[in-house]
Amino acid sequence: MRLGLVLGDQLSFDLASLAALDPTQDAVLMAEVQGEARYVPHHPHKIMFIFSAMRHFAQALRERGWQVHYVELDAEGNSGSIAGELRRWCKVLGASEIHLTECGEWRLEQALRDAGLPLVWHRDTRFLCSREAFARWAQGRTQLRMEHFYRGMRKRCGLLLEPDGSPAGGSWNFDADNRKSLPRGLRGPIPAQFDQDAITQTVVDLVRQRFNDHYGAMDGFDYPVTHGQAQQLWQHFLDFGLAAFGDYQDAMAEGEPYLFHARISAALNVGLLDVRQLCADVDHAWRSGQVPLNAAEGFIRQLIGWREYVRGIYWLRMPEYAGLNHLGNDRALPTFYWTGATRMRCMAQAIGQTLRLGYAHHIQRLMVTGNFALLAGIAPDAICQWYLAVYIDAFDWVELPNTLGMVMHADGGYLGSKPYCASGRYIQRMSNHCQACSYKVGQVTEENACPFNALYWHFLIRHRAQLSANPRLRLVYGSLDNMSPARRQAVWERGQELLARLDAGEAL
Ligand code: FAD
Ligand code: DLZ
Ligand code: SF4
Repeated sequence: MRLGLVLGDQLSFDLASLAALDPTQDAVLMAEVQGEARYVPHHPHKIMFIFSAMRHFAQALRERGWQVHYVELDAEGNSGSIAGELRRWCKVLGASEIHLTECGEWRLEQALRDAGLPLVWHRDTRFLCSREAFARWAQGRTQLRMEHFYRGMRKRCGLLLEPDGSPAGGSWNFDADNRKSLPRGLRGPIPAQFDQDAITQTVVDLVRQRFNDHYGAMDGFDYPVTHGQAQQLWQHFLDFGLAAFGDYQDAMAEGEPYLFHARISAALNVGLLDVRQLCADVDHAWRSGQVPLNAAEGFIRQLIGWREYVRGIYWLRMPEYAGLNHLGNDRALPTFYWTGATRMRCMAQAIGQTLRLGYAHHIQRLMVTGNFALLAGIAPDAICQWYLAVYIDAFDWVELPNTLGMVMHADGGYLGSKPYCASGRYIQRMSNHCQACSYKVGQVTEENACPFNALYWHFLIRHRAQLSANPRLRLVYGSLDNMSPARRQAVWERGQELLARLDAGEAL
């Protein structure tokens, strides 16, 4: 007989390795193992989500006639690693071949390739662009740009196109229409909620007992764990979120963790949702007049553009990509990333909701916690570990390029053309946090001046050699050069003081 492996982020009925097997003769192995649960201190909700979704998926496979060997975390004989469990079960069952689908993470794929097991690999067809197709696209290009990749994907997938193949609305990208700040009083829809059944309750208790040393809330787990529930979450977004997604994609607001975002990333990344169906539904919502084009295009761009693009870069450049540090950063991650205890209101809100929910939306990750890490010169591997640990949707293939490349510019501009550095003014424009903050966003050098401001100029000054030739930064370097020498010196000194306080372990 043959054994099929299903990992915690491979919970799809049409998984390539399952399609290659015969349920009447072959068996499936799924295993909860310490190695996967502890390689970073995952948020408790992430472990609850993965384990509960795995247990539900095993049940669903059995109902479809599969013989599933499911190893619970505390099961006797659990070796603690995926390779160990494959070895053990191969022996027990006398399996001649192990069928498996490409892993999401290089770390695990390498460990399995090195394990000396009789592996038969299958391509992960849940993605629209295979590793090989991306490598072919990238070959010979001196610069990779998401926009070029995205246009090709739109054409290939036939999404949001006019009958003659031109882009709907005459433009490929409506990014400029995705940056409205939230009008006072406008709130996001009431979030969808999910009850905990007996399986989830058992898993929640297990995580409480076994992972109480991890950061993040133990209570309040509220996420879909089956395909049916994930579909409910998606329908909720189609009904109540998508129409406003385009306009307020970049907005942030006090006490509004989700706003008009879909909250589907974790369900999608583990296979509870299917990207082809999501895109078809959004295309249909636009064609039938339910949502405006800037919403449909903005959303589809994230799915077939950014999501596939970062995965392509990850597999093209790993493992050396993980070690890049173009700006030479080495500062330790401030402790307040793990506690949320900082006077910076925007940071406290983003980190607070992250610890509570395992969720922050893209602009919070990019322009608040990410921007601060970039300006403060945090070591890339430290901030990458943080993002990988604290978000319920975090897997190395998507987290690493976003953090190391997009946020930290540690790949020297391979993934994106410029660092997304910004002063407090950006956060003020896109949120209402500054009104509730004890720092003054309009000040730069004073005692209570917003830390983002001086750190922004300090960042530009200290990295002038690496960044000033970038055409997209010409204007900001022009502003820096127009400052009087005395002003520049004062800004530099305030930046030095803030960094020294971080080095001394102060929270800011
Ligand atoms: P929405 O805003 O509703 O977007 C819809 C979907 O588009 C998302 O569910 C996601 O699948 C996709 N998407 C949007 N932006 C990106 C992007 N930049 N890269 C890849 N997919 C994208 N996303 C993850 O899934 N896992 C991660 O570990 C992760 N780490 C990130 C780290 C940093 C520093 C940054 C800046 C972004 C990261 N993202 C990650 C991308 C993005 O922030 C999340 O996908 C998004 O916030 C998830 O919330 P949502 O489902 O409500 O997304
Ligand atoms: C994230 C995660 C966790 C917490 N636990 C498990 C597990 O016990 N068993 C499993 O098969 N997968 C788990 N996962 C998901 C894996 O880490 C994920 O499949 C790989 O990192 C992707 O290559
Ligand atoms: Fe954040 Fe600065 Fe605004 Fe405070 S003033 S919320 S620190 S941007």
